[in-house]
Amino acid sequence: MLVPKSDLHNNRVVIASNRLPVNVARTGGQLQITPSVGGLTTGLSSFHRCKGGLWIGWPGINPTSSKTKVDLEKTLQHDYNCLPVYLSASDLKKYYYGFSNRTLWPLFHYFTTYCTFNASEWETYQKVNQMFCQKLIDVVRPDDIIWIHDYHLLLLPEMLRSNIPDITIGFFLHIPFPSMEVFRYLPWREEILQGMLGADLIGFHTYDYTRHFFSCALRILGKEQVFGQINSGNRMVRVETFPMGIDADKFSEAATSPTVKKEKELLQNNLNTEKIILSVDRLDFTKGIPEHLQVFERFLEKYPEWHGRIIYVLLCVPSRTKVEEYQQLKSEIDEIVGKINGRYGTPGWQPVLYIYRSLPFEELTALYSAADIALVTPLRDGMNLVAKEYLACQSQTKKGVLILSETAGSAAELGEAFIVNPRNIEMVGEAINHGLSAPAEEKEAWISLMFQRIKTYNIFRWAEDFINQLAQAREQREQSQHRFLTKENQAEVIESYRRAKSRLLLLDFDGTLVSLKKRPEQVRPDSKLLKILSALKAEPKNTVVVISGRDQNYLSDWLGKTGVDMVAEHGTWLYESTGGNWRLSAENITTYWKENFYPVLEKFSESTPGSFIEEKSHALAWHYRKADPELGQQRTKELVDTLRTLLSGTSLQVLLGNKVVEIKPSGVNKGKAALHWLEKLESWDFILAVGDDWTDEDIFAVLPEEAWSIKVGFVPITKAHYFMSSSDEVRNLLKSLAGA
Ligand code: GDG
Repeated sequence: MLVPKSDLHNNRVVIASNRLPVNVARTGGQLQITPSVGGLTTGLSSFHRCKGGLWIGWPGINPTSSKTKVDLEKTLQHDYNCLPVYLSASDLKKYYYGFSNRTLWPLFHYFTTYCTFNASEWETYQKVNQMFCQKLIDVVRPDDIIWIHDYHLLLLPEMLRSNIPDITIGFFLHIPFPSMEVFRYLPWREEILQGMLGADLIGFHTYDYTRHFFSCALRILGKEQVFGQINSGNRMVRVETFPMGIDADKFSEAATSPTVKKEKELLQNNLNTEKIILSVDRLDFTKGIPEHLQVFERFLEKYPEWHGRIIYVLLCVPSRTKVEEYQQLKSEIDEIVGKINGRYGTPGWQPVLYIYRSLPFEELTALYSAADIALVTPLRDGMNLVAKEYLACQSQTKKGVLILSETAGSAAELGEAFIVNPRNIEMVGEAINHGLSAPAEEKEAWISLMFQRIKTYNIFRWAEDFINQLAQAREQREQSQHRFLTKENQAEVIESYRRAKSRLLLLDFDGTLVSLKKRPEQVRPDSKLLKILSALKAEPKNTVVVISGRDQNYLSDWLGKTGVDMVAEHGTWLYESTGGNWRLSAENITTYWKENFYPVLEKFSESTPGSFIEEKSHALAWHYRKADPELGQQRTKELVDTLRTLLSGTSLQVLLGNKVVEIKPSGVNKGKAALHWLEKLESWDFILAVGDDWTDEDIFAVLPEEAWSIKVGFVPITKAHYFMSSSDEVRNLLKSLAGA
């Protein structure tokens, strides 16, 4: 699809993430400000630097003196466009080390046994999200674009939305979104999903994560996606895939800069080896660092010809050092490194060079450009930018080989790499061996192809794409917001009703006058509704018609006493209070076909637990509201396909309603039934039609332009002029009309 250039490009972008792109630490009594390390900040910093705007987040320190706090805030704002959210030690412990990193991080990376579910940490997580929300409320302007990042702030979109309903909010998740089977472990899963749905646009790195999110929204919240959008009550939330890129030129140019070339020479002289394998990871259990080492150990065992000729540089950046699992992991890595070096090392050769600290950018890029093989084999990774940075640094020499885990998001884009299962030690070892002996021209071709891709879809394109989509989402929200029936509109409806001498009210039943239930037979009109309908009917200027998919018996039993006119089975049967009898809307409506189609529906019922058939006098309906939602959707597609083939050339049609598939005579619909009343008078002074279902669109389609048409619940496409949020709102309106 051609994406129109967003009109949001001049708006201020306010980024909210757990960490600021800079880290503040006290050294020797002085506050030192240095760049933060990590995928999110390295990636986004380039965008932030060129775009300006504002970034709010934790600065890494919580000064005790309020003067220092204020001074630091000024410096951060003035020099870095950053605004700190100061967190106490206890908040940090529960929100960051606790809920974020002992619950969400392991869960979203499928390490379920590492998860703790602690109610007090959850409370603090909510509190800190609220603190971020307050900080935003204090500084945002109405036209700002708020771009919230990552798993630490999953509740923030909805918190902000409920405080500033019209603000533009984007949310991007940097880590995987797990499958439903894993996500459902979370005791607060509804709250997390609702929190995210506060955004106008939700972005993930890969289509798999997007797909998992849709599945969770459907199964946990019952919210279906339609064309990549989820209906969140009164607006649509877009959910899209945006594989995050890097500042490819920055890395590519750095690799050939004189400083980095010098660093590289120094490194090569010091290492004095034929080949270099490199891994760069934050020290984290998801990165599979012990597994990298096992691979290298097995490689040395299996290919002794490489002894003395190859060095594995293992660069680990300290991370979450206060979490016990991370401390244990550090000890484990220390131990394995010692074991390999002890087993294979010689006085002139140390097989593993283990660096446990963060290196300056020049040294990192020198390593990237010197390495013959990049071993990027995390056990699970949202994207993994290291793989892309390595390729960018190799873009001039094109001598390297990338070995990449199939469980890293970047594998979806970097198909020319050696894609491996990170737990298959043999496979990864063989990939190293192949990589070392790969012909130069093949390596050149692989790197060129992959580099071209990451150069094109770089961090700026990624951010631009996101902002463009966000602009479209905002525009769509604004357009739809204007169509919600306001108090002023309601006053207009009442006024035009009051003035009118002939009024026609066409009202759907389920979902419009009463709210939907899992089983249709559980729905009963309550006495308040009956009173409203009776009062409307009692007014001589009114004609009130309830147009429903229900059968005549139900409607007669429950609504008969009100005296309203009725339409049953989506227009098959008509009842006019003046006549007092139900009659078929057309003479040639047949029923003989039912016995042929019943067995088809029966088959689908049998293979879809929870679904059932409803037999109406002139229609057959297959309901799947109680079935597994995904299975229900799948079976619906199959059933509709089957029926469309079987019904071609017959006088029958398939109708898709709200969690129901119905077979009924063609030429019968709610619109045709509505026409029966619409055509009774040359011109009605007042027409009101209200419905919530696809089948009600037929009514909206036949109304004259000046009619009041109202869709209950928000949908992106409808012929109705207005929306209302719920059947309660509809009742209130009808009550006001009855009293007018
Ligand atoms: C999260 C997701 C997703 C590493 N060592 C040094 C250093 N780094 C920089 C790298 C790279 C970044 O850290 C690591 O990024 P990754 O993407 O590999 O991983 P995470 O930190 O886990 O990031 C991840 C990412 O967010 C973005 O969405 O890809 O899946 O987990 O940029 O260059 N930088 C410096 N010295 C080092 O020693 N200067």
